[in-house]
Amino acid sequence: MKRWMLPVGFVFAISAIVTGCGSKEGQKAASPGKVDKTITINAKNFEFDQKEIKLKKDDIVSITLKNSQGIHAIHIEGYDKDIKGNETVTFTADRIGKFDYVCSIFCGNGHSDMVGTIIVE
Ligand SMILES: [Cu+2]
Repeated sequence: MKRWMLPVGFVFAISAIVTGCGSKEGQKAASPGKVDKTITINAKNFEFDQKEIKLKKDDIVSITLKNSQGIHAIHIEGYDKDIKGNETVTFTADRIGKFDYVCSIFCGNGHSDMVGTIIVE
């Protein structure tokens, strides 16, 4: 082996390591775009059409709230997430348990009936 080949080999080794790491990072960066569950909750006066949502721990869930009647919003207790009408919120269900979601806009007499539960197992 000639002396000049050593640094060349070294540069090759380094670039292979850097490239290898780079592609791994690329895969990680792509994963947040993945959604395990897409849920649409329709709200009307005075109920949500989905009263129980079951998830597995670490599911990436995308919840959309559609107001088919009246103006409502959702607050998910325990996860501290708020979803306004016709908006989508995506989060990871990283806590196990039962979490109530309630209408967070006072919409009338039946407002307190607008509740549901997210179950994460
Ligand atoms: Cu309400």
